[in-house]
Amino acid sequence: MTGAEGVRCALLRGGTSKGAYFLAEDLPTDPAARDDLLLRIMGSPDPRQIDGLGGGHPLTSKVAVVSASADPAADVDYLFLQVAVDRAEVTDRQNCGNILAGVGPFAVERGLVPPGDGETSVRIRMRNTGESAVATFPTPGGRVDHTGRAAISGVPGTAAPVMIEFPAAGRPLLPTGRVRDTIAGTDVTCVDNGMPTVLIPATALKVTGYEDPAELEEDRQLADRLREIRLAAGPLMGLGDVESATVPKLSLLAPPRNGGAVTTRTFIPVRCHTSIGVLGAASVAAGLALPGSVAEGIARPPAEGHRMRIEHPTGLLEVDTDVVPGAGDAPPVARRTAVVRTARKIFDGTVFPRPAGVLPAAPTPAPARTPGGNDGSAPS
Ligand code: NQM
Repeated sequence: MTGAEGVRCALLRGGTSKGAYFLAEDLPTDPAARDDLLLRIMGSPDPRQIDGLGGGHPLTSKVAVVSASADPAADVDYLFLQVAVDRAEVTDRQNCGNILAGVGPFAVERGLVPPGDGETSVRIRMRNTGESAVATFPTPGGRVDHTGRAAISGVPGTAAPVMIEFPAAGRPLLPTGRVRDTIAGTDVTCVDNGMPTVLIPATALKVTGYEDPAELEEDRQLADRLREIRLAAGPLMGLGDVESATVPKLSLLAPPRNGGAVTTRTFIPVRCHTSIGVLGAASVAAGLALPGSVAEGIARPPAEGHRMRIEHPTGLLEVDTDVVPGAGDAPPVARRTAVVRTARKIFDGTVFPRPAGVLPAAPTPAPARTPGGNDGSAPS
């Protein structure tokens, strides 16, 4: 598939991210050929992705590959691919809960799942982690409704709500086996409630945790400290060498200021998120629920119930996560996690990739504020 004839594709906003959604059957089956095609579709490598669909930021350089599932417990399979912005790299090493919000509506519109009358629930197997999720969204009269009255922080206006539920994951909530570790001289909590995340008190890295993402991205000392912590945390969290990986994420914690449980600034892992990822927020919320975590003395989790409102640079993300301590020596478990997102179809049609073998001759210069990599992964 050269792409000269174009590829069937839909562009959806999923939560606070935006991605290109494909049926697996519309892409090459060979991963190397698929990734080469996706780089040409998204316009990478180029800091502005000017010749493709990408928006020049990791949050708008995302891909969902969807197919009918062979697993009887799922309706569809969802493979998430992060397309680097200014490097010719595509990775499946992380999942994405924001892009997940568009998978159910896309699956119904492509005929993979029959719509219910009123609302539809789609059981999704997330191929990146092997975990599952159920997405429920309105389908009045048997059609996906992309309009609606649900608002989420970080997205102007309203759209149809997508309720996403995650059952207990098979992976350990505490990947290092401890609720607290000292990594590169800093006390942290490594937690994975869907996204491997390192929780760090903001003041331990000499920032307040209330700065703008742009201001934090300009801080070279902070970038060096975060990199040091991330590279050491990777092997401890069972992720191996994370030099060029997009995980673990790093969430700086500060006391809440707007009625939530905690304030966050999350690095994904080089750029600072303008809000927070869904599974990233689920991992922060689980960390807040764990006695002895570094969030103690910083966060104010609710006295009752499981709903945590995670503050981020553009508002709040509410996560309902039911964390229970393990009996005896058993580790703690998040029995169930739920979030509400919105998704909206932006276009559905044919995308025409840059021809094969033609790389941008002279990439446009990186935006001035970018410290190192502009691609959500490690700086080059
Ligand atoms: O954590 C960005 C996003 C994400 C991931 C990232 C996400 C999640 O906001 O579930 O959604 O952390 O790279 O799209």
